[in-house]
Amino acid sequence: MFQRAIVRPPAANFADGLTTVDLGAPDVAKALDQHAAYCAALERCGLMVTHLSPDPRYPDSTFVEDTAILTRRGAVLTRPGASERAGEAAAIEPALRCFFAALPRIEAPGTVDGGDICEAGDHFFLGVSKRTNEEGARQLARHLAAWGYTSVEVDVRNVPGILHLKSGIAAIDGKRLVLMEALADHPAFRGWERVIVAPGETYAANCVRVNDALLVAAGFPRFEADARRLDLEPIVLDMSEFEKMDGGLSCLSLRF
Ligand code: CIR
Repeated sequence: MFQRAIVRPPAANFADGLTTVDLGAPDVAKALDQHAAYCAALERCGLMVTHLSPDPRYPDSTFVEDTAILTRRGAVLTRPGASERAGEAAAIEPALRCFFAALPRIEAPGTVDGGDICEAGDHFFLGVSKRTNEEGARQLARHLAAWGYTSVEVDVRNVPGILHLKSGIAAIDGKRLVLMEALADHPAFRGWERVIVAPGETYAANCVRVNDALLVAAGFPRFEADARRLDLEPIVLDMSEFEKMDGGLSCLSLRF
């Protein structure tokens, strides 16, 4: 069960952030409305939400998930893989220190973006991507192992259309995964119960289990129908402005 979340609304210069998709510039006013609806959804799931101030030094800083890995047994400050976002870990550190006394960090030359790290029960999938390198994944694996978690690397550098591992997978719990088609047969996921996202609905794979609910992105009817069969309350959220900046539902909060 999660009890808290940390969020940061997009700043006025949100459109200056990084993106690989060609969906046009985000409308910041609309993004703020979508962010407010997202926060309301987290509260509806019972979470106490800490709202940080927008930080225009980092146009991508609304994607707080990338700055830390939070588990029930400990937390790690990441070292984001994009140089433009490197300062975001230090920017979020004071907020994390309110909740986590010990906060080890990923050290150079390691890089980790939280979007590559998928917790599934006591097991973690560690995406190796353009943002998270093998050294970063290895450092994180050592922290996780010290806390009794197992982990496996999943190399997504050659999987087209995804920035991070969690752009293409989500864990429902310690047994069930949501997977984009391109990752469905990856050996790391053998033995897991799998919900495969339909072709054309890959963006929907970035859903988020929050207690008894599943946050799902609006506009993906086939996945929404599958989500309704998972014994969880689906909460459908419009994510159009964040999708334009390569962001999904998981990226917008740190949950613990
Ligand atoms: C970036 O390129 O870093 C941001 N525009 C999007 C980050 C999305 N974060 C995530 O998936 N965890």
